[in-house]
Amino acid sequence: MAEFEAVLQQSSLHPKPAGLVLQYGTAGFRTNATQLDHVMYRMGLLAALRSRNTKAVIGVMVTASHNPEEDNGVKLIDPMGEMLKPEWEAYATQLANAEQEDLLAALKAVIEKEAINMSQQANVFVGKDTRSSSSSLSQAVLDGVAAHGGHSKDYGLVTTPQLHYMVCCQNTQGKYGEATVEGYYNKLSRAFIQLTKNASNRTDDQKHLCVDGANGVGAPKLREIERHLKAELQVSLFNDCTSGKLNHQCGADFVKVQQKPPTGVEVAAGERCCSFDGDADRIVYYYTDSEGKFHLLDGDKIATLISTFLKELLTQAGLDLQIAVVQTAYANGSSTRYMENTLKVTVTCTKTGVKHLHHAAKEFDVGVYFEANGHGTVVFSEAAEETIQQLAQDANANDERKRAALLLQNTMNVINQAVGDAISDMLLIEAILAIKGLTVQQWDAIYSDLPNRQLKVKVSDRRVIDTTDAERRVVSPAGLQEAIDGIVKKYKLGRSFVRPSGTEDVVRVYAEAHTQESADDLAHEVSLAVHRLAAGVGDEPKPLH
Ligand code: NG1
Ligand code: ZN
Repeated sequence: MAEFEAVLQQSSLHPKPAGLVLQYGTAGFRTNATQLDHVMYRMGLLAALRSRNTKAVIGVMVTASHNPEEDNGVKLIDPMGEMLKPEWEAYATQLANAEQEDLLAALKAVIEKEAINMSQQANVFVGKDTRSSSSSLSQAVLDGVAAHGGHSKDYGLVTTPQLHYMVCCQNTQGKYGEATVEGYYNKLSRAFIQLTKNASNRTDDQKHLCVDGANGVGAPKLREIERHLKAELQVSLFNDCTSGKLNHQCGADFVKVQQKPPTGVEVAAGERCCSFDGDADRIVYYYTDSEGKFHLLDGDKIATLISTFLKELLTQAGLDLQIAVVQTAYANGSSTRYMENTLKVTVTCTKTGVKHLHHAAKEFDVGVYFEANGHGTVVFSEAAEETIQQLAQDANANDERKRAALLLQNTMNVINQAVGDAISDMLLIEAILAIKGLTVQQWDAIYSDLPNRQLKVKVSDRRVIDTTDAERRVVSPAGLQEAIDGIVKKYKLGRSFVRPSGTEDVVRVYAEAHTQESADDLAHEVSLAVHRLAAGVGDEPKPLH
């Protein structure tokens, strides 16, 4: 039992603060960076076990995404580049919370339950974002892997989706691509350049895009891929990680939630801009019009653009493949109506968290999924991929069908199917706008968002809120749903729901209605109901107006 000796010995270098309890939430563990050293070490141990259990490479990404610089977090990546399986999330929570003296027992319980063969090799890929705490925390992960006799490969600074990509490439023996950062740049940029060849007479203006890097890891990575894009995309990069603070007044989450442009981005009216989040797995677009009005093109608008494009190509290719869009309750009501009634694609709704969306999207030949906050991608079934590849190579197919199949093929190659990816999504969106000859204003005009508002309410224990119907209705505490129903009724086109956050200690409130003022009032009234019926902490929420 030599490996357990090493585990114990090393664990005293990564001690757990007694009594600290953390949960593997919507996207792994996430809290103040000073509380995470032992969690990282233990996730290194767990990743080694998961690798033995799956006989595949597992990924561990150190990041707290869109959260403040002071925070950090960790998420595990399963063999096909997807999120960790739910049963293993429970093991992660058990390991992270075991007191120092109970660690071995907790570890052995997992080994026994999963009948893990400890002589099996363990291989773990590790990556980190640009937070100042990320270096020592990713070292703690590496220590954990080593203490358990596993091998690790440290990719250093990478975006979250890049690490997902590496894991997927490695475990598919290169079928998905080469498991290097260069391999990732080559695959995506080649596909992008092929796609833009289908766009005629693009002006320099059309090739130009302003990007807010959120002062995170996406910024240096965008600079790296830019060199491969042969000037087909000319980027002005702001918040590029050289001076400003990570996610502070910038980044995709700030822009989406505040519904205003990030600081540090100086652009002319009408210019096409986008923002990444801190680990570059989310993207939103926007512009400010000549009257100074801000226009946000969020995950819903992105899903609309992508599904319109794919549906047209499938029709042109004469392929009978089912395309669907997966959303969450946060999707703007206008987007759902447009997709169902005008675009006529299947739309389904899942709980928040990309693992749920990803899973639902895989039920279709072509599944487009996006959270309103800009996290999403497209997945193609194996059968759909094969059908498209075959047609692209079919010497007897007519020109129109063949052109469409080749476009679909390059579209698949520019997409990171493993997970939502700001760089990949950006390249896909830019290619679609180029091919369809659309300006950002024309894209925005496809449908009009209903005004909406998101608020947070502090309660003493957010777990008292239990939801159903993909989080659209509350089942407890008693009376809350009735209260919300009563309030919503008063607002034209009103819709509102509440759910406990999986990443922050708050209850989130979402509201939409026919004017911004009524969306704000609706959100406020519902916040008050939450505060009153779910043991709110501190003063009652104040009206927004
Ligand atoms: P929570 O805190 O559970 O609402 C947030 C986002 C999710 C997802 C995760 C992970 C909203 C409303 N929620 O989850 O969509 O992106 O963070 O980053 O944006
Ligand atoms: Zn993120």
